[in-house]
Amino acid sequence: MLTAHAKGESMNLTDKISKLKKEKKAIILAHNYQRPEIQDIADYIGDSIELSRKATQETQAEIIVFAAVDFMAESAAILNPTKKVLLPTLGARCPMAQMLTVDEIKRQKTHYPNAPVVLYVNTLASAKAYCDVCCTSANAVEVINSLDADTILFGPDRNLAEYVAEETGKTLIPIPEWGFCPTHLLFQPEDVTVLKLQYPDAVVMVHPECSAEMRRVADFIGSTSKMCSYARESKAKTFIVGTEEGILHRLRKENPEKQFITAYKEAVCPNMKLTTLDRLYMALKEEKHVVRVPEVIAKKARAALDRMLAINH
Ligand code: CIZ
Ligand code: SF4
Repeated sequence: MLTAHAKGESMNLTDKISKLKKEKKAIILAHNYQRPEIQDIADYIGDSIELSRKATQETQAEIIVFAAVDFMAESAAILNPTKKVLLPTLGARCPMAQMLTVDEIKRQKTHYPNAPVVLYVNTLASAKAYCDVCCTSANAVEVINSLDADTILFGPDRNLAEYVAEETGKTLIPIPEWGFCPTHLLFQPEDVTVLKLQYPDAVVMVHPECSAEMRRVADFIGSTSKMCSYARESKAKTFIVGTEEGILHRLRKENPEKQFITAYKEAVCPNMKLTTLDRLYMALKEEKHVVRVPEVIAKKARAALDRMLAINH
């Protein structure tokens, strides 16, 4: 519960951020997993691909504040080389993106010289520079189906690789063999079974970064953007949600008449939550931390991102 004082202060900060934003011609993009107060102040909320597209469409903006984690802000910087992209908290790094090194990609390429390399956007720019095309959880199936190959090197998320292999019938070799999202691994099917006793009519939505056991108890498997459209269009009234809890704020705001329950209360991505209003204010005020990707890497990574954007409209 906020005290009146703290509430007053945070309102103040919100006003200050809005004022600075206008002065500096800045826009704030916030990922679906951000804190509610960050989502509320953002110009756009979305998943990584929606936000990357927004970043390229917003031609008037001079500064893009990317309230998310490192690889998402990096992608925005790669796609918008003339704009200043800010990551409000330097420590907001996705552990999954750190799991795939360039050496591992090169090593696997020697074993599968004819297999294209498809990388989830949750990778560092240096890794993207070594892939043929990127994908997100929202378009992974389309990207894999667009390729004229049956064996594909895919990383870093092993669960997403397994899910996409099931959906496409193709062979996906996970690189590394063990890549995972620590937050999505927290979900367990037993919790869903217990919740279903309490909410027997609830629809279970699960993110493909979750385990195969979670996929088996799902009525719907999809990215956060897909979950938002599914919940909007569904006639169901109650939803059990198997992804990072930040999405619940958006789901509830967009569907006030429906009920959303997290499949596990502690499923929080600590890196996404590093961005607070104070830090966002300081980032905008001092124009930090500027995300820079060396052009030799950016050029190759941009080609892989552009290929993805051309497949998924
Ligand atoms: O692509 C994204 O934004 C991520 C990491 C999750 C999701 O499903 O939106
Ligand atoms: Fe990375 Fe998982 Fe956090 Fe997404 S939820 S940023 S994949 S650690």
